[in-house]
Formats: sequence, C-alpha cells, structure tokens
Amino acid sequence: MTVLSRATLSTLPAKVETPAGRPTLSTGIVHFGPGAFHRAHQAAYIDRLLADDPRWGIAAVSMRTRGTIDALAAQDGLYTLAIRDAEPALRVIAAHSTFLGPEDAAQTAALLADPAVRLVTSTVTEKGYCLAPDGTLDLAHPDIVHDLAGEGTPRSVVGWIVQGLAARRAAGVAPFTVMPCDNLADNGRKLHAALADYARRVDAELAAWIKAEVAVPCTMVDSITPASDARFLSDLIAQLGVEDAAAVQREAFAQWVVEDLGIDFGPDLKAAGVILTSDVAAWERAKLRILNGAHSSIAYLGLLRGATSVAEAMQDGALARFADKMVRDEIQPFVGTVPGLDLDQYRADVMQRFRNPAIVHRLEQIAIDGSQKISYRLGDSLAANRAAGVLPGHIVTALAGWIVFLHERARAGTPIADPHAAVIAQLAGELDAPAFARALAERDIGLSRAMRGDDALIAALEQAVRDVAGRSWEATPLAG
Ligand code: CS2
Repeated sequence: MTVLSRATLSTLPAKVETPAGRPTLSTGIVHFGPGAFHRAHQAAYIDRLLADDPRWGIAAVSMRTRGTIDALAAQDGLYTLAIRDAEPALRVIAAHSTFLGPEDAAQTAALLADPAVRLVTSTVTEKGYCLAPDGTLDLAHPDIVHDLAGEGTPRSVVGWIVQGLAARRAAGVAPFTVMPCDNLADNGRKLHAALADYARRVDAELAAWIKAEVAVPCTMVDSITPASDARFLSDLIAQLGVEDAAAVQREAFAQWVVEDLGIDFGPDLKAAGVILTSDVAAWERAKLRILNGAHSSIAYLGLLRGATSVAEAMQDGALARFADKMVRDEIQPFVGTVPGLDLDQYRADVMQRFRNPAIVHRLEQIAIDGSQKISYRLGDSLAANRAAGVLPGHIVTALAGWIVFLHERARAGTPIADPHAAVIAQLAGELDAPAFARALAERDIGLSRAMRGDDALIAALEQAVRDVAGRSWEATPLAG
C-alpha cells in the first residue's frame, strides 16, 4: 500500500486540505513528546503559520521510543488530522522539520543550543515532569537521579532543558522560552521552579540565570483527542487512498491559552490562534476542574457501571446528571471568575462535547495515570469545598470511583497503568477498599495527605467507597 508522503499528496481526494507548495521548513521550535495530542493540537496551530513563515518548523523529539518519529520521517513529516465532529474534515499537517529519537542525542543537543530555536515545548503527560505531590521537583525520581549524575543522555525533559539552557548560557546565546503544554495547574510556574532547582545542583549561577532570564509561561491546552487506534487508522485509508501511520483524530473544538508575559515568543502565536492572557490561571482552573474533573469522574464511575466510551457513559442518564450537578454545585462555585468565560455556558458546552457521537473516546484512556491527575482535577475542588465547610458528596463519590476502580483491578490482577501501580497493587492486595483509600491518602497518592486530619471527610469517603464497591448506587448522589 502506498503511504502518505510529499510524492503522494497530489493523489489525495479534493476534500482533504493539504499543505502542497509549502517552502522547506527550518527549525525554530523543539518539542518533547510528539504524541497524538501534540500532533492534533499544537502542531495544527503552528501549521497555520508555516505557509507564510517557514522559520518555525518543529523538531519532534521522542525521548523513549522511535515509533512515531520513524513513522513521521517515513512520510516526510506529513500526517492527517481527522476532525470528527458534526462537520468532519481532513487536513494534512506539515509542521515538523526534524525527527529525533533516543539515539539522536547529539542532534537534539545541537538544536537546543541553536539561536534559531526560540521555543521549547513539551507534552510529556503529567508524570513526565518528575514532580513530587507538592509540585516541586522530585529529587528521588530515578530519571532525575540519573540525569543529575551527568552520565549519558538525559532521560527527563527537565534534564534536557537545563542541559540546553546551560549550553546557550556558555555560548552567550539568549535562552529559549520554555512552554509546558500538559494538564497541570500552574504548569509554567512549576516547571520553572523545577528547572531552577535541578540547575542549582549543577551550577548555582546557572540556576540564578534560569530564574532571572528564562521565560516559562503557564498554558492551558484543550482538545479531546482519542488515541489513534487500529480501527481509526484503517478507516482512514478508505478515505485517503493511502496509508497514514501517524494520523490523529480529535474534536473540532481546540483551545490553547498562553500566559502573556509581554515577550516575543518567536513564532506569532496570536496569529496562529492562541489566546494570550495575563490570567491563564483562571482558564486553567476552569478547564482542569470542570472538563478534566468531569472526565475522570465519568471515566472511573462509567467503567464501574459498564460503559466503555465517554459518549456511551453520557447515555447513562444518572451518570450524566451526576456529572452536570457535580460541576454546577461543587466545582463552579470555587473556580472564580474567568474573564470572558461564562461558566454555565462552559459546563453546557463541555457536556455537549462529551456527547459527540463521532468520537469513540475510551474511558480506559482517561483512566490512565489517575494518581497524577486526580489532585488537579478533583482534589483542588475538594479542598476548596472543605475550606468553605462543605462536604461535597458528588466529588467524594467520584473519588470513591477511582479508589474502587484501582482496588478491583488490582485484586483481579488486571494491570494498572499508573506510575504508582506497584504500591497500589500491594496495598489493594493487603487492605479492604476503605482502608486502601486511607492508605492512598497517607502516602499522598492522588489523595492529599491533608485529608488525614479531616475525620468527617474520611468517614464520608469510606462510606462512598463501600457504596460504590457494593454498587449501592441508590445510596450515592448517582441515585437522583
Ligand atoms: C483526558 C484529557 O485523557 C484524559 O485524561 O481527560 O486528555 C482530555 O481529553 C483533554 O484534556 C481535553 O483537552
């Protein structure tokens, strides 16, 4: 079968938007983690700029595996973005200039030192930043320990970025801007502190320079992007007439909000459709707590109630009402105002997006890495409720969903995709579900240690865990 490439672009059906005739790109952005989300989101934004300004081609750096890099390189960097929504669309993206895998460390290092590179972005998932539960750099993380030892190629994005910044400083080159694009609250501030903390252990002056001279804006990224499964890729062949191993799918909606630090980012992000604002924290809070909070709740409770995708779970009337009510009554009141955003409308839009029948977003995908997600998505809302003296029954039930999901999986011997999987499996094997919940809180795994002194909350969580484990839905807010 022929594959998508520059040579086969002209064979695509007319309905496919293509980048035919683009000038050759040079590299102005280095991106760590060229997974589906990056290809469907950031690269699609930057792609819009490249027709007029080919300086901002993206070097895709994959730190662990070669699969995506090789697939992209074999297709001259081209891949299809399939918009699966009320108005479907197909567009070929050509935003990448260079493809670097784990063995290409010398080229990655050279690019990071290159003055033409102005922006270093990352989508390495929440756990990829090697942060401890309090949001500071986890110095005991094996990748950080390895990188600080200074032997061989860095394994962490923190190690890579500090190495690149050190090379620029040594050569008298201005630093690049660092832009994390993952779903962490205060992602820029946390990464900036982690970089400085890491650098301090290498060279105190470098750390001071990073603090003073390097810009690390916070960002909010949003677009529902289900993994590219075999079914999607094979269906796409029928539409394109060629094979595309790097294709991605997403909903039509996309948002990328970046903290406006009053600096020149290099590429004209505003022209690419990025929202620049001084109040990115408010956008992040709304998105992480409302969209991602509801997503994770629906994922765990939905799986326990027999659904497999988000759209299917939304057909479960009790669960859909639960999610809507949780957001309206227990999350929105603590989000604060977001300039330019009506939270009721936002909630309604999110629920509508979850119903998108054109997308099969597997609950299993969202259920991955819960220990890294739960605190931003539900824990912060829980803490805000408790500070106001409220015991939020829906949030507590959603947390119980996560706990019971883990407990049942571990006991059934089903592998759990989570960096804490080993300790989760051990605790679940030893403890009943309510005691397992307490043990997670004691170890700061997803649940905050701060819960420990909160007897009313612990009691409510234990009861919710019993109810969910027993599928006594009528005893939970899912009854109504
Ligand atoms: C999802 C997100 O997989 C998950 O955990 O909740 O990836 C979600 O689809 C995106 O944040 C939407 O922007």
